[in-house]
Amino acid sequence: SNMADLSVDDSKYLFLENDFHKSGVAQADWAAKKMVWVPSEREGFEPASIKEEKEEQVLVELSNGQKATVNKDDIQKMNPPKFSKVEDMAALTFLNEASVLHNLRERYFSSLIYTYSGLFCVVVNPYKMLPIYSEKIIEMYKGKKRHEVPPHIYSITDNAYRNMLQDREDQSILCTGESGAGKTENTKKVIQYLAVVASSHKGKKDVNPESVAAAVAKQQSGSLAYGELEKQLLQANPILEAFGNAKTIKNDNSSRFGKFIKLNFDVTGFLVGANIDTYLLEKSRCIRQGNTERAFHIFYYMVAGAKDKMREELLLEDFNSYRFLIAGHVEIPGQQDDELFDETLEAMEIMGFTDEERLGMLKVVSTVLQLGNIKFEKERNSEQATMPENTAAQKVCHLQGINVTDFTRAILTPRIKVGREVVQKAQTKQQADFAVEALAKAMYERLFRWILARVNKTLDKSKRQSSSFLGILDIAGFEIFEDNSFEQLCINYTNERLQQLFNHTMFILEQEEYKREGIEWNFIDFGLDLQPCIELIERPNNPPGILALLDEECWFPKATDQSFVDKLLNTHTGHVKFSKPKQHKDKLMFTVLHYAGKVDYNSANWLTKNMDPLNDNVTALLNNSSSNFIQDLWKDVDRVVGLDTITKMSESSVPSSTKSKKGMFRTVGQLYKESLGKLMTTLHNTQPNFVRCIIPNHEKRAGKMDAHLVLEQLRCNGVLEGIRICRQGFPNRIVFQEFRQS
Ligand code: AOV
Ligand code: MG
Repeated sequence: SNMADLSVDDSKYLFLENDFHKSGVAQADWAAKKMVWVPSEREGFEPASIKEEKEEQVLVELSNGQKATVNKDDIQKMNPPKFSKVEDMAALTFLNEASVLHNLRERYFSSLIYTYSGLFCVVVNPYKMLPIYSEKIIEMYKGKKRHEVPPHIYSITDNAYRNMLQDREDQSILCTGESGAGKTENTKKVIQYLAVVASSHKGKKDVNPESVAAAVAKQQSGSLAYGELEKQLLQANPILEAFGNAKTIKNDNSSRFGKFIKLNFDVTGFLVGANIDTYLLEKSRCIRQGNTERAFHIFYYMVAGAKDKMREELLLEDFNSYRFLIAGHVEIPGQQDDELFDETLEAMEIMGFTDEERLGMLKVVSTVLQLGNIKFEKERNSEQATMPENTAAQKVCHLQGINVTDFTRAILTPRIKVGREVVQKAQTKQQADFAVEALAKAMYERLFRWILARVNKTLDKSKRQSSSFLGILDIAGFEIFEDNSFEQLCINYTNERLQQLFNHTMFILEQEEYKREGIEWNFIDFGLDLQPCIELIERPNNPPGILALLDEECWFPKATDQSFVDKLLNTHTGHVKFSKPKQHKDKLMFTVLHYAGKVDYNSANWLTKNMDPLNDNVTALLNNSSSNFIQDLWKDVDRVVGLDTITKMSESSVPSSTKSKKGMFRTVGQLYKESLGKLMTTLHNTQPNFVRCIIPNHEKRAGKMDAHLVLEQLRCNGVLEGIRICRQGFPNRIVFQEFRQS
């Protein structure tokens, strides 16, 4: 069989060893000693043997021989040893926190990172390469039912794929978990698997399954058998990661945007096209990064890797001369930025980007860096800003194909509408700095959107008929930083919505199923109702939530970040998910109690971040650039909030004149809420498959599991409740179908 092909070495990363003899002894021991779990400071829970039971107190003996008295309520039952490292935790006799943690931990230390929990899959980040993603293993999972093979992301993917074909129902695979838990890595494995299994390399609809196997065999023998579309699909990710991922304190390759990859298949199951949607790039990272963090990877790849002629064309300098790269060349252990530059260029080539397009993109990246080097000073006798030295500005204009005199004027003395007249208004140093930073961020964001559109153009082969899709969601995970801003609120809000979808799918749908089947069911209050927190953030009125109040302030004359927080406090003090942090003297702070933890938000600059104003004098120049690429990037400048806003924004208040724009202008918060809403509607119309990613420690270390950290995630994720539901009385839908078929 296929499994026999697997070397003994590799199989131990997937299969359990059978040592019946040992477990037989353990079984007797377990019964005789009355083994239980008791709370432990270090391990979360530790095994103990019951010596004596008195009403509420129990005397136990720990494994080191010490005796202890424990509250009866704090004791959790231990499963018989035959369940050791069980593949599906829904099978456990005693389902409690201690047992789930113990099972995940034992499997983790045996390098078995995937475990089922009833309907969904749990994966613990191993922080090391395991030989479980080879093409041999892909082959092993093809067409196998879930319980025929060891737990794996490939099995989840294969089952979703088969369900899609069988039931003609769109599917989604949703990777969730906090930052660094492994969402992006697992997303990549899903795509890798489907690129092999659904390869349309022959480009024919009538390809029989035999040829897919042949394709796999060919790959194993070393020759490339992927179809062009599959090859391109596999290259989309490195490109998006180069431009949208960055090192944070949580994760060396943290996704700073969300993405939903839709793979379209024809009725026979062959891939016919793909489409990627992205959500809210954290563009502020271009100009500012936290301590030991990085800007987006591409900045480092390019500065480290561009050589000779290209280096000259891009007017590149050394790491230390860029002010926007605050800590210079922050390196990532085990990563060669210069090599990754070549790989990124190659990925773009496979994707069909022309040389001109690639150079155009990199010129924008170089410009963003160069914008940070433009320095303004205050004129001696007035508040007016000056630019004593224009080397950086000249470079910017050269790269962007615009005139440096026009550019300088647009920044220092732009033309602004005042009432019906247009006047030339000198800017302060603060305003000029602000305008340049906003420009750098906007430029990068537009570049990112352009790349996405370009990638989609290549992947969308709509000439061929698609019948259903499999969507893969990979968002930025729940995060708490030292300083949490508007971006963190949006990220954490997204995670709330996704967690709600999980609860909804697992609990409510299953419960409805039981009802339909006429099974008695006591509805459990999971204590995980996320609606209050979601409403606190997104409610439009009565009372308006955080985003609505922020919008309101943006249109309010004389509003400031402070007046926004004051309104927030006035409106929501007393809300169960809202509070004012006690320890902070800073008046701009407010706290939201998310499902995964309490986050203190700092609302400095939120009005600006929500309005996102841009100097429209400069955008008009870019719109007329001598470079076609730049023109293309700026062809729709209608969404730009003009300079009258910027002028006031940099003084931290908004003039009433922007009110008139209300009709046409949408805030960042509004747009985000809307795109998230659309995503949720799409997901609701699919059959979701959840992969709950767990981070084992916060040190990015292999072979270390922080018990309390894992327990915390299991509690927040609703993993325990999920298993409880799935194992109640009646088999779930999927299992039932298999039952019928067999
Ligand atoms: P995330 O996507 O969940 O965080 P990643 O998928 O980027 O997290 O994983 C973080 C790091 O953990 C990766 O760069 C790998 O080094 C390691 N890792 C994760 N899963 C595996 C695996 N299956 N095998 C080997 N290494 C792994 V964030 O995007 O920050 O929310 O925003
Ligand atoms: Mg990620």
